[in-house]
Amino acid sequence: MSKTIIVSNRLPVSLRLRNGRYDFKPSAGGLATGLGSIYTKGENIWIGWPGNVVDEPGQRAEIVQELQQHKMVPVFLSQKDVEEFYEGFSNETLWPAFHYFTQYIAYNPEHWEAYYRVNRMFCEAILEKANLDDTIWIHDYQLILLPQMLREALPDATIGFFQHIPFPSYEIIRMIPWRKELLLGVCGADLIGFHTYEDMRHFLSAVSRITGLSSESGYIQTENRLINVDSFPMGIDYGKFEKQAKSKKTQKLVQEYRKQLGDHKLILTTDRLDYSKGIPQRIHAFNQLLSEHKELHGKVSMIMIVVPSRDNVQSYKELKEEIDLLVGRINSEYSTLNWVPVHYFYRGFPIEELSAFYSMSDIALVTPLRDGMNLVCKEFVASKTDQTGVLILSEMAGASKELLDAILVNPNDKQSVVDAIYQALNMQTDEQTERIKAMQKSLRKYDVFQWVDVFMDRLAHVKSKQDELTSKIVDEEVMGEISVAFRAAESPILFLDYDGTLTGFTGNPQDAKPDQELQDLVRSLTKSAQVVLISGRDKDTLGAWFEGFSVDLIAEHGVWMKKKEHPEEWELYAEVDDSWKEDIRNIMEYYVIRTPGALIEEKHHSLVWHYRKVEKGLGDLRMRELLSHLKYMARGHNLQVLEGNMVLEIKRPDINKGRAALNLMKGQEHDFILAVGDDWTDEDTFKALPKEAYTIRVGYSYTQADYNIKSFRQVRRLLGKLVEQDLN
Ligand code: GDG
Repeated sequence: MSKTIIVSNRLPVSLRLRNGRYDFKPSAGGLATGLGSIYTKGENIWIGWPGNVVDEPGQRAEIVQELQQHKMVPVFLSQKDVEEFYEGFSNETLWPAFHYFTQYIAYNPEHWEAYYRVNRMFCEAILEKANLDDTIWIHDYQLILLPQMLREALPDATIGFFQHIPFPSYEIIRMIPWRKELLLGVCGADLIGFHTYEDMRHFLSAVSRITGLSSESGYIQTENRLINVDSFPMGIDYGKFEKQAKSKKTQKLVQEYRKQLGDHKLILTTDRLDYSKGIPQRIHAFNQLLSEHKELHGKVSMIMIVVPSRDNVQSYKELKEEIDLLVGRINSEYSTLNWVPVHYFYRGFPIEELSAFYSMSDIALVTPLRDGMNLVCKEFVASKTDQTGVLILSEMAGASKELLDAILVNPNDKQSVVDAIYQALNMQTDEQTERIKAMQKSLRKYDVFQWVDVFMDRLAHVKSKQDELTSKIVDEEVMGEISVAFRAAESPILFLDYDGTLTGFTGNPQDAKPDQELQDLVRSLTKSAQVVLISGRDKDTLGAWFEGFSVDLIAEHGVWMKKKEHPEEWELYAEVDDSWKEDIRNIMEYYVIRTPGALIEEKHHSLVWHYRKVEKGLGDLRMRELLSHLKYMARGHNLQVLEGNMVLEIKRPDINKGRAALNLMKGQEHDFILAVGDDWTDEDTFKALPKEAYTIRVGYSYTQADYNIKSFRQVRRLLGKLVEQDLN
């Protein structure tokens, strides 16, 4: 039976050494609770680092045993691993880069090596437990290389990856020297999830620019797999926070705290110590509020919880000192005997107390400069069981895409934060309730359990989609079957597209002329079959490249045909009406002038706008603009606009490869038909041919063809097999 393995850098547990023995405390964090619905079931397990450096073998064995009872498997990290992989590459390279703090990025090759090494250690730990058909869900930026490492060892495993922190723009990713390895590493997964659409968009763009893998509608196409990239905004355990807020214990704490603090308004902030959280900026904004609004003195306080984190790293140490200084300054300036502006706690609180802070605060001020999602703001909303309170939320947190009823602010715009606090302090109860209710409704529905279910469902869906396509891949067996049928046939015919099918793509279309291997292959094929080269290419190029070959040629998607019996004679499929060309050419010219690298190719019956050499992204943008422009014009002229591989072609609709193929076969009898093509102009051929024909589409995409084949190299291998030649 297949099982599910959850993998994250940290196990959801903390270990404490007491009197020479470890004691275990399961984590009550949101992720641990959400994933609890998975790893606690059946044979499923969670693999990760328990959080302590344990070198002594006896202690390790003890930990392994203890964790086994909690369905967890530890990966032990040495002190060096922790320093170089965790604190180093993860937290000093990826963390600042992914949160747009480029000034803090460290480029340290030793840290990169450690990152690779530890990802490999995780891979080995997983392989000890995993079966070939298991589902593996990997979490977060510390383990980006792991999906591909696993893929190589378990080609059929179902692998999901979720990144909890933001994914930045290509402009940032390109700064990291190991960017390509990182992106190819994560592409070992079948499903890659982010919190927001923006993150996924950035990821897809980086993948396309850095690795060259193309994508469409959230699906990346590799040679042998489709990878889905999607957005899965993570929720909280809503019920738990609601219940906690209503509990007697929390209510009692609320009463106690309120008594001690007096009845003035409370603004709550709670974060881990991190420069991405915008803590100093927030204190500055509060300071400005107090200086602009003297009437608020003695009437409003900020409760600021900062949970210690990474404070042995220099930049975090400095941040802590800055916060200490700013809090000291504001309190010394404004405090009175019965009012303190900022109640500052540099420690974490147990959940009952945190819940009491959420419940009793009038405002939550959540203003990170960047945050993947941010769960604190969601927990605050869930804890407002009396449905009053105001959430002020940074636009830079993933949660802002969902919580539109918060007051959204740009945390870099100090005045907007000041104004938001002022607005929140003066918001009528009715409006507060309306906003909180709306947010609660959504958070209740999209909770962490639903998040887990949706991710797992999607992963299964991607896998079944892949299986559908895999079942059509031309493998050794199918190659064998086709070869046998070919050899048994008396009059076989082959329809072969050229670019992308018999040869790869080149920057300049004229550079793709047949190499020696291809020439030899086509010559051999012509000895035992009727070979038809059926291409979108112009007749002169095709004619010149295959001069002296005993082949039939169909050029320009079927406009021209030349039979091998009459090598001098190109036949025209239909009368040429060129009158439309001038108008269309003028439009295309306009897009060439605006787009360095673009060019126009003129064929007898069509005009083609090429953008293979245009800057990535700009080419797509211009192509879309041109497409909508041309579509409008095309209607008037009764023309057809076709999107090809880095080209846009406009032509008469009655001309296509399918019709041309049938036309060529008129009056002929064939007991074996094979058609191979790589783009959707070849789909016309696949559709038109009789159903006994073998039809094959190059690449891993949806097709009317019977089969998919990985690449033009594989096409050559297949054709080689037909004539008993071994091509690799
Ligand atoms: C990542 C991403 C993304 C805070 N103070 C106390 C306390 N907390 C708990 C909160 C909350 C958690 O810590 C913080 O959650 P965040 O979402 O803000 O951030 P991370 O978990 O560090 O990090 C983030 C998240 O992953 C999930 O994908 O949202 O963007 O950076 O749950 O309750 N808990 C207790 N006492 C405290 O004083 N007990």
